[in-house]
Amino acid sequence: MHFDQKNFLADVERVLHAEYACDIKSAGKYELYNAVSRAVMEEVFEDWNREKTSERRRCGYFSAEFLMGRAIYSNLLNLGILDGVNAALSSVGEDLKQFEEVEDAALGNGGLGRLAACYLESAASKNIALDGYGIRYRYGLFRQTFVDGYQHEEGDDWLRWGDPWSVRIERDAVLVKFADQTVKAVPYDMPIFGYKNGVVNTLRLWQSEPVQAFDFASFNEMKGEVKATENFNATKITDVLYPNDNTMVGKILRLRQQYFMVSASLQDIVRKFKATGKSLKELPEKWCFQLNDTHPVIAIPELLRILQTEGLTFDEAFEVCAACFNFTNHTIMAEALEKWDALALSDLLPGVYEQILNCQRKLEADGLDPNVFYIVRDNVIHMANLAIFVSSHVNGVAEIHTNILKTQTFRNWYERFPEKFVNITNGITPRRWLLLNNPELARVIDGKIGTGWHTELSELKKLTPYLSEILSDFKRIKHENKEKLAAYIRTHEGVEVSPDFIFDVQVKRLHEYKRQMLNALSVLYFYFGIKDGSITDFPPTAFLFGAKAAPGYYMAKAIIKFINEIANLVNNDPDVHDKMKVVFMQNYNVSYAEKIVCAADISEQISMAGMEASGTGNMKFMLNGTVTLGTMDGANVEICEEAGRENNYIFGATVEEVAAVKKFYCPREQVEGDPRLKRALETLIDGTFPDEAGMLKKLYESMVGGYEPDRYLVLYDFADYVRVKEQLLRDYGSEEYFMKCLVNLANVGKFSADRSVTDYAKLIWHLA
Ligand code: 26Q
Repeated sequence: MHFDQKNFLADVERVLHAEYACDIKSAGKYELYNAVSRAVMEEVFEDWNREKTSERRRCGYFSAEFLMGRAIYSNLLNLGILDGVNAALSSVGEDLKQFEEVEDAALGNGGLGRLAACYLESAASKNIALDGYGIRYRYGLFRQTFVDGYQHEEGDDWLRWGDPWSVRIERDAVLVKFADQTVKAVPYDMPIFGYKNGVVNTLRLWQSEPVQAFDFASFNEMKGEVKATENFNATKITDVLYPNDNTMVGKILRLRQQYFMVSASLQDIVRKFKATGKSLKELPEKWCFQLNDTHPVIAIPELLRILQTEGLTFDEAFEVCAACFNFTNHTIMAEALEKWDALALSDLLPGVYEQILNCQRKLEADGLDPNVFYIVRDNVIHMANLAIFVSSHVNGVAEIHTNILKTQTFRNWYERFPEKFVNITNGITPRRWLLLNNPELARVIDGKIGTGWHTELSELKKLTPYLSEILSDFKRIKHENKEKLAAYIRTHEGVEVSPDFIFDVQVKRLHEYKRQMLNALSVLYFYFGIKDGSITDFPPTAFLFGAKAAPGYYMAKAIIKFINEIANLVNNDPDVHDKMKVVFMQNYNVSYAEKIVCAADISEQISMAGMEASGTGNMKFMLNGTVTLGTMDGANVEICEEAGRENNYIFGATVEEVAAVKKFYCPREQVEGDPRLKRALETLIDGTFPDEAGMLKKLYESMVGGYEPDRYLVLYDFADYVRVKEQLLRDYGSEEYFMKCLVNLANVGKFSADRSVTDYAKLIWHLA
């Protein structure tokens, strides 16, 4: 994008005059943020419009979540005007940094939502015609604070700073009909800028609104039949993001959200396709759709329904759907595989339910054994099965995960339809996760191998001969990043952390399978070891946690309380103050992650093998030159393949061992056999910590009592974890340690989302 400082400032002034009746001198942060953003938006119309009106084949990425993070810096970077805008603002005494107060767009929970955001950015950067379709939640993922160590949730008012990066497209509004209400769906389009290539794709987010009197004229199909009372709850549908991650809640409002978003998207796409004059049977030549887990799978019966109202037979419509839809699975957790009560769904969406039954009938007519293959059974609708039956491709998100899908989760389906199943290992965008968050390191790399790696990450391999040459720069930059993070933690958490400590980091959603407990118990083990003198020469380490627990997930909240109590104990004990610090950072989000991943010395990826489909945080740390302390799970396996197992710190039971151990596993024996573990675990019940609510006691019971104690083998893997962790802490700071970091950096190429979306485009979307 062409950039002229003077013109730009004039543009900003003009927006300020028109929108806020002020000038740069008198503008506040809010006004300046909006004016700067809008001044940029004025410039991109042509590029955006070219893509919007182009006739080329496109893929619609249907997702209930897009965890976009902060837009302004990433947009300016991709447009190639980050330094220019920075200089322009400096010339009038303003600072781009002030916009760090702008709220993240947290319209997602965790990995699945952030993956969608990375893929949109990478697709634009690779000139792949991918558009996102989702929901414009009024409130995104809750804001987290800790009070007395307990998690508190507050509404996330992400629009407080305005939404200058979106455009409301009233002319594309459609009606979405439920059995009990009809609502208006209005799209807000966000431009997705490719990296310095002039490509602008679109993220279209739908907002629900009541049908207003003046809408009656424009929606001719209504014929005045919409009653005012039906509109009462219209805005409720897109009010708030459900804060569950890897767990299903069977709330009808969530079904309403899902249907709302896919019905609006498909109506919009079908309407525009019809305007070209082609037969809807040809829809698959122009469009395909990627279903981001089961959440948007109701798109399948909805498109079947729409196509039949347009005159296609069921068989014709099915053929179109089979050619259009593809399905990604992100989790093998049984409790996350969506199922809906057939009665509830047929009450809300009778026309859609009819199509689901038609699919079940077709499945039987095709000769599939209904005891093995079913979409509806015992009045339950299995959304994943519906997706697999209709889609032409089903993919897992890492090699090990796809193999588990094939041999366990969807084994029968794989044996009957092997050609449908493919693996596409996840990736992350190197623009946000290195260029933007770690510019100093990026500059050092540029100096050695040029800038090709910005869009072809495997070029980082070219660094291999220079690793020792950049080692001292790497160390210096890592230390500076740690200083910055320590300053941020001082301000936001009120804890003093020395940048000379080792930064051992675990940031991700709070879930039992991710085993924050394992980390917590090891911290207590080190603490007691230092106290009783059994551990000497412990290298000073800061144990940093960041995680949100779903508000209804009791055990996850108990783990947060436990870690906060550990932090309280450790940080207030003068005996260990020069050895250990524990911090649970509040409100971990995309912007916090940007500061963390460039400052970490250890990346904790310690899920029980077989549970973490892929993980993408692991890739972000690797990209910033951090060794992984992890299990053979998800993409950790491929990280070891790429960078060498000897350059990471791997421990714990493998998938095969997990299966074998679970047959005879007795957690109590583990505890009794290891006094160090016992000492750490019993702090949950021996009065070390206050526990008025009995939360820690329940946590203790989940480990050694009840129906399936220690479901995720925390106690089983403890000894091996501590052994490898101690080795890592000993290695830290040596030449070999830093070389391991750099070998990881040089071999991270595979984990670029550019590679992932290119694979999707070739293998599934037939776009590139
Ligand atoms: C389902 C029904 C009702 C309410 C909520 C949900 C729900 C919401 C979110 C179910 C699952 C999720 C999120 C899953 C998720 O984030 N999975 C992660 O996906 C990443 C990207 O592929 C992987 O890297 C992670 O390993 C995986 O855990």
